[in-house]
Amino acid sequence: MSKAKTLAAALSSLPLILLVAPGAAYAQMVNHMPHDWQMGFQVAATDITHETFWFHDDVLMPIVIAIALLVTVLMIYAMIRFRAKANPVPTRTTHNTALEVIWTVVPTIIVAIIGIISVRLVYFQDAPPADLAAYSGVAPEPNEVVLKVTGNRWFWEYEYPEEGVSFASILVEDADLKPGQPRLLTVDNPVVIPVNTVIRLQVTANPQDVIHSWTIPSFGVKVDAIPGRLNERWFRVLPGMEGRYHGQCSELCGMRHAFMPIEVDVVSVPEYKAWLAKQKGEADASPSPKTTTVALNTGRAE
Ligand SMILES: [Cu+2]
Repeated sequence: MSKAKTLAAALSSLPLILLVAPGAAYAQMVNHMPHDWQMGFQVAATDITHETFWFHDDVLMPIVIAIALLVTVLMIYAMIRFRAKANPVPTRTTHNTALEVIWTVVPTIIVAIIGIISVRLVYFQDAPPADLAAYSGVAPEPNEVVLKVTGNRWFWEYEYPEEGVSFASILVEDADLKPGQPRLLTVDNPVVIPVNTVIRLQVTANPQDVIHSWTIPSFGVKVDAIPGRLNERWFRVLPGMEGRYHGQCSELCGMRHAFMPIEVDVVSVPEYKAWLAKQKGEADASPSPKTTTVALNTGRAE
């Protein structure tokens, strides 16, 4: 084997090694991102995205395409069949009961179908159903995780209220990016959550702040962070969908709106527990983590 071939073989096995490497180095995990020339949505990682993408792809799109085709064909037919030259004496017909019933009833049925599925989805996004296992065939882990997200100008703060862990998550500036880290989507401290676990999301904003919106497209979660309000959502990342996910603040919130990305690392339950233990250790070592946050806050607000 030539040197070049050996090198190529070594390189081609590299991604595999990185995937299998036990999750100590998070920078090496699968990066779930849109790729160049991609059509459609980002990868579906949760029960919610599976349901919503099915609604869009298999219900809404066929209905929209069928209606567009029907209208186009009808228009072309009318333009040819009833043009002045072919039809010199126009009919004086003004009513056709059967036709009018059809064009009232059929759209009503279509809207009702769309409406029922939409409302069902809104409730599904609101709280996890008791029979969650029935949706994907996989029962979630018994222990849920509460994650509180606070929007600040212009960074996110995360808190695990049941664990006493909290930290700020701040954009990595262009000059500090490491190879492979996407620009404007990379933060210093990504949120870490366990896979196949119901995450109870509580989203709010700093009381002296403005409205932000916490969004991860692959999770089907977009929820406003409003000062003085606690908006609740949930999601469960399906087994096999571990990796890093990206999102951005989705409510125009001011000067650095574009510079407060969201990064979520989905890891196995043992890896999550290990990460949590490490965070708790660090919190004990530095007695006032809140001071850091406040200092960062004033620094960013100028
Ligand atoms: Cu914002």
